[in-house]
Amino acid sequence: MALALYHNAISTCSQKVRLVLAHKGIEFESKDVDLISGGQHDPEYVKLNPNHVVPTIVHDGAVLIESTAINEYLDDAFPEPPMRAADPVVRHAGRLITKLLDEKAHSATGVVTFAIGARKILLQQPEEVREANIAAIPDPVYRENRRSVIEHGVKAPPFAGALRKMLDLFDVAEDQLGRTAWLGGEGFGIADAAVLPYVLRLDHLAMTPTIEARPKLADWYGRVQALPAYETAVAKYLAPPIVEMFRANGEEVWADVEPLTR
Ligand SMILES: N[C@@H](CCC(=O)N[C@@H](CS)C(=O)NCC(=O)O)C(=O)O
Repeated sequence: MALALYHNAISTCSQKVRLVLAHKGIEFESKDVDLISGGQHDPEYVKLNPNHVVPTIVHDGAVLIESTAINEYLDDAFPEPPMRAADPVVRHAGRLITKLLDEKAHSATGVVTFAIGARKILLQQPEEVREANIAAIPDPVYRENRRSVIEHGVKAPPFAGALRKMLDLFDVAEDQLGRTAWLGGEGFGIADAAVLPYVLRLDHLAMTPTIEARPKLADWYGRVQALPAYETAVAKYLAPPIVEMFRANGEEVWADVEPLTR
């Protein structure tokens, strides 16, 4: 039962899959993909993941991409403990959350992260390296958004809408947590694993007030961080200098960002 995970320490989609692997106690061979130097565009990696993104898993020879589909696969292939609610209505609610994430909030997070967290470090790269990595992004909208936020930061045209999409996800989660203890139902599940990285990301980017403004989400965030899987799958991979850089960059632009969070 060999399982290899191609991932990146702080990528949200990688955290999401690692949380499920850790919660289920699944061992894996770790293959780090450096997203800053462009490892996602390496032709050998692109043979596995034609979308030039992490994560990818290779399980017993099967190549699996797309973090939500990977997590559903893991829940099917390794059923214990189950990470989707037994109650069909609650399972549907969890599915709506992962759908919202995949269709809207995830790409929005890329915009927000690159506008604030990763921008300065990318501006320090030689222009031809930075431009080659941008040009290699296959999706034209992602490509243009990336270029725009690296150039203009939080003043880039796509920034405000992207932040709003993330906050819409927070609102949906807050609402669901009024009905069930976890987004996945009675216990920590796929929907919880999916949302945690995005809440963590805004926290790291010094947008903690957006979490505090939603009391059920704030309480849930604390409960997820107390789980053993959080330590194994997320905390262990967080490099303090990167977290500090994200937070400092976030604090620097908070005055411009705060009005957009209301
Ligand atoms: N829908 C994909 C999205 C994957 C994705 O966007 N991964 C990001 C990291 S979270 C990535 O590899 N980005 C590289 C880049 O944008 O250059 C999934 O859920 O797996």
